[in-house]
Amino acid sequence: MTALLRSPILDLHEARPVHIIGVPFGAGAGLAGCEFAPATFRAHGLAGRIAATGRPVARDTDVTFTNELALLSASAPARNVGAVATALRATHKATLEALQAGEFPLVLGGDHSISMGSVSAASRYARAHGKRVAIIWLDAHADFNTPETSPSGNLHGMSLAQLTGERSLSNLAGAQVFTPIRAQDVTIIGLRSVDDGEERALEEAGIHFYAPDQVRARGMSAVIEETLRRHDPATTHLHVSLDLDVMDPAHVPGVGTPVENGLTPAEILEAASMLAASGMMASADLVELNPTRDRDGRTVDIAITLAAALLGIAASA
Ligand SMILES: [Mn+2]
Repeated sequence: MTALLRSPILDLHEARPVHIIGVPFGAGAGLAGCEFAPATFRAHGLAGRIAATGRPVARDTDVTFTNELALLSASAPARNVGAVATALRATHKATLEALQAGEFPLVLGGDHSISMGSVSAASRYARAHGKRVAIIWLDAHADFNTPETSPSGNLHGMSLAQLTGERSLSNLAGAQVFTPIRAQDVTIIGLRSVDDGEERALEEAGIHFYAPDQVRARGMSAVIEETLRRHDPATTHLHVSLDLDVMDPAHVPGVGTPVENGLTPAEILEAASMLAASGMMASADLVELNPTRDRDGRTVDIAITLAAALLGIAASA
């Protein structure tokens, strides 16, 4: 048995209060709808579900930003770049303030472009405290396009590239937002949709990734253990970014960019629970819920169970 499996379960009453940060923003995606996700999580009782377990919920608020329509642009290479920059700045600020207040930021997208704000805030906070951010990106997609390689121009497909060095958005977003993150500190799990330009860039950058077939062959627990072993618990601020499309659309229809052959909710639940038990996770995102695509609320229900698991709350709680 490894040290990871012997890690004590979080004492929920003693754990840092959760700050739920809703980001009602969908202009980084190709399809409208993610902007309704925070309200949907709220309507389905996310905060109450967490608080009922004894883990304190400090706040449940949405970030506010002016969705400046004048900055929306329909065409490639970077659609709606001004609006995305505005949203990610607001997300960055809210996430940083939560961390500085001793809270655990649980950032609810919104589409995956908003993670440029949350992850960069985690990185900035970690650096100020002598730590370094490691990212686990649970996603069907690499989100490693640039405006030059992206077939769609959708910025939710460029966020990881921006965070690890591409940074063509930095002038718009404010340079301090993009605190550098080392590509070798990033692991993508569930990856199965990679654009032509992304594949080479991923390998050149040295990002670790696991396709669903690799996860199934080895077991999720082995993949998570291997990933965590790459990081020193004493100096790592682990940020988990969970894109719901990491799962198969048969289970999770309420996403904007579904990809077949995904992982199961049980596999992602196992990953989330192990990551919570690692003691290294200090912030997380849950993104790409598109309520307009959901059927009978099944996606939001699974998403709420996963959010709880990321906070160390067992599925039966
Ligand atoms: Mn994504």
